[in-house]
Amino acid sequence: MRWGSFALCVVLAGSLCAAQRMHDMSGMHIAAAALQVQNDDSGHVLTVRLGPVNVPAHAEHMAMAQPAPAFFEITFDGWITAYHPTLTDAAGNKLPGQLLHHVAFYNTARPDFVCANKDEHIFGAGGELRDWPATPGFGYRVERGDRIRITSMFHNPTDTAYPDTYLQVKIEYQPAGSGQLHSVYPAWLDVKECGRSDYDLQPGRNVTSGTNRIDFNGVLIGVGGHMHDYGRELVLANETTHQRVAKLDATVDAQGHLVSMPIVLFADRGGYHLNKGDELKTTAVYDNTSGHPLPDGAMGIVVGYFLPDDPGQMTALHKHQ
Ligand SMILES: [Cu+2]
Repeated sequence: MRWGSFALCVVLAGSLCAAQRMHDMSGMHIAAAALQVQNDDSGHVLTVRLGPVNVPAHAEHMAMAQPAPAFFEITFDGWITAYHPTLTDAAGNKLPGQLLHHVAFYNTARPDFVCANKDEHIFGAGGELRDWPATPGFGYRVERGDRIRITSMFHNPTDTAYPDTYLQVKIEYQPAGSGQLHSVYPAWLDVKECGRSDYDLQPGRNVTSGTNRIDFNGVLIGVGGHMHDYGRELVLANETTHQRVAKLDATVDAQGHLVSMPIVLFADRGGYHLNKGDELKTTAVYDNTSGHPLPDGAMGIVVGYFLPDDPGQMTALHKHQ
């Protein structure tokens, strides 16, 4: 194993590694957190570890200092095949996933193929710490030097303070030259279309829809979903062909907290075919039983892997920085 380990301190207001706190434009507290990257060359696992993050007891996400965006560089040509997120303390002991509000990875070298105004969003998880297992034969193509941005937010609904919380994501990959994979691209089909994903929930039932156009011919290999607490279901429909693509029923506990979202695979039919120009409508249904409005409390996103008919069109989107 080669330890290509380095600690990248987030440059914040001109100061490196200062345990400082400040407000950014949106009023969010920002804290400096370090990112460590370790590449297991022979096992083909890149591990990124962000922290420590001080997570006080009973902390709403707006009330605690959040890690600033952090960056790392891809050190190989190949395909990312799987992501395994965990939360740990400094000693490596597992911590409850509910401390994580969300984490997102973006490839700054590529625009999102659905929303060109955004960087390609290649991985995300919330408090359920959903694993992104490998789909045999498929991967997300990366090039050496691609710069990945990590945004994350923590919170703490529990009675226990966790002063040294680390977010660790193990990224499995297959180097180029050791067999060819089909290159798939993440499709984020958001009820807020290409805008900010968060939206407000009113008490009771909330139904929100948005439409995204697909500009490439290809197939969806499968879809999962992202919702927050009080989520009930996500429905993806092809408005152009008047077909329902998938319905994803959320599993919630007795208090309405989100436990999991299902994954629907279209492998048995060779993928769900989409034509260039198809309009895909995503509808999110929430039942907010908290009794009060929840500002920015919701997201409704169907997340799929898209396999283009013509891989060259998608490769051409890569920005050679
Ligand atoms: Cu979210």
